Amino acid sequence: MTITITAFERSPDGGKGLARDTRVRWALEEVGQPYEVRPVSFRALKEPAHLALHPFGQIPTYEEGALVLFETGAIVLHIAERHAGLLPAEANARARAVTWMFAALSTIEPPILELTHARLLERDKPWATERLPLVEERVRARLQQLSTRLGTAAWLDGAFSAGDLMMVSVLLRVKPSGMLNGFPNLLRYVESGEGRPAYRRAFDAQAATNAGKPAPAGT
Ligand code: GTB
Repeated sequence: MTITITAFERSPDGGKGLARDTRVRWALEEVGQPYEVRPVSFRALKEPAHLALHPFGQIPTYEEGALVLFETGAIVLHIAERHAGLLPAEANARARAVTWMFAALSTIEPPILELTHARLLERDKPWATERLPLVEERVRARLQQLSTRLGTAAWLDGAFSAGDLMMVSVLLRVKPSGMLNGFPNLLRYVESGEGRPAYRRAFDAQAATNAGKPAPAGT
């Protein structure tokens, strides 16, 4: 059955892979599932046709036959549950991998998003210079905890899993700020994720969408 996802027609990052369709593409590439992409303009995101797929008018969405999903956590979990390669077979290890997905989305990503908002959207506010260090400190504290847990391990819990895919995706958003440089093991972890062939294919495909080109040959 054909899988179709939506992505920004023109991503504000110019195709640097920071929009959330990249993590869905990455999951599909890891499990070897081909997919199609429907680019959506910012205007079309808020129109009825797209709102019928995504109640919040965002990308990405995921369509597979009659199934329509939104929220990258749900989409990546669906892909990982249906296809081998992203979740361990053993039940407890599988539950721990899912735990890391939730940790990425509900513990690590929120302060990183706050930081992005503070730097990009709130910098002209009169209170911005006072607030920014507080927000930065919240991110640093989470990075420190994650760094301590990761230690010298390659991945968060044994073999690479959907938990790592989600955590690396979330950390990539903070990488351009330089904050990861204070945590060499996290930097190494993120770079290992970026070095995976499936990530490279996903990155190249999202860049192609952004450039208005067909996806490069791959999965
Ligand atoms: N919780 C949802 C999920 O995980 O699926 C969040 C989805 C979401 O935030 N989608 C964003 C969107 O559609 C795109 S990814 N925004 C349009 C809108 O809300 O109107 C967020 C994003 C956007 C741009 C960059 N960038 O340019 O660097 C990075 C990330």
